[in-house]
Amino acid sequence: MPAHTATPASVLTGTHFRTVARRDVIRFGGDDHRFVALRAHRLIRQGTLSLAELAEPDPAPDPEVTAVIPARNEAATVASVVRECRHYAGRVLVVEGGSTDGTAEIAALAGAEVIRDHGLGKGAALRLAVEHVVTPYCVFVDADGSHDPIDIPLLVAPLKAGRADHVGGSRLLGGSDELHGGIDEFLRLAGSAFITCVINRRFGARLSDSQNGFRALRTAVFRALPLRARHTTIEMEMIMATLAAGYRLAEVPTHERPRAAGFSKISLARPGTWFSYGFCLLRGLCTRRTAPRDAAAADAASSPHRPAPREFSAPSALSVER
Ligand SMILES: Nc1nc2c(ncn2[C@@H]2O[C@H](COP(=O)(O)OP(=O)(O)O)[C@@H](O)[C@H]2O)c(=O)[nH]1
Ligand SMILES: [Mg+2]
Repeated sequence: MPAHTATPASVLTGTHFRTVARRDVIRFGGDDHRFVALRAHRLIRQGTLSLAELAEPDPAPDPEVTAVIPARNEAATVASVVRECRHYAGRVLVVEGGSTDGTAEIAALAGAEVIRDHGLGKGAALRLAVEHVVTPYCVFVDADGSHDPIDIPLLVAPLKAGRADHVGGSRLLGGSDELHGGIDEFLRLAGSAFITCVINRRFGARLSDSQNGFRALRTAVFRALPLRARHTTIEMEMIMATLAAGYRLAEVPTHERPRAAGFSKISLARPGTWFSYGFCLLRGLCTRRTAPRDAAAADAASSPHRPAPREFSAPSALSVER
């Protein structure tokens, strides 16, 4: 069940309540505090939420998780993204690429470790960043404010429970405030649906979103994947490489907020964008499926019909076995 929709009383803790309330505030606007207070009041009166649960602290940052944040000219949003990630991840690493607006300095002041990429693009930046990760799990979070770090524990849970090696956040299951409305959004959505459908067909998967940058992987698995993408095609390349190598892939619903400031680095008006997506897709589809490469993947492969982590999502949206 998507975490931001109707939450049954049995799982409504203080943290869940804050997630739900915050998303409602973002979605419907209005005065944050009054809105949240009114909602809390109603839930307490209904008996859905107790005062003790409301006062429950958020979970401590997970020392086994590094949030990897690619950022190019995101000075307006990077600090808040870093601060939010620090609630959930033990390490926060910003990989900054040729920014001219002080993104790197702002990220460092907000408490992130910062490295510079080689100016080749987001995909190259992520591959470089993971070389610096020392924790067993990494989560990729965009610096533009569109990913909600409150979903980090949800993304990491199937990895930590040993049920998946790679978990993608799905905007189709969790909702997006950015992906609808204009021609550009329509083309993105249609392109994404097409690519997802082709990948599903080729690898016998049942994914709903192949383009979301919000995803978590076992660090060793990321390193084992033969990734070459330099740009934002890295997400679909990661997915196809994961499936081709026989690792376990799962989806959880995550919510996408609108980009808080600045503009997307992807331009659909450039023919090169279409070419690089088409080329990456074809290359990934032609990848020969191989045996799993490391011990954990070998363990995954030992059970060809390994059950999907169903409690996190609609069963039809999960793709696990090859
Ligand atoms: N380090 C680095 N980050 C990048 C680069 N290009 C894009 N990004 C970041 O990657 C994330 C996703 O990019 P964005 O333009 O929002 O793509 P969209 O969400 O698909 O529209 C953002 O945080 C960008 O700042 C790059 O060349 N280097
Ligand atoms: Mg974005």
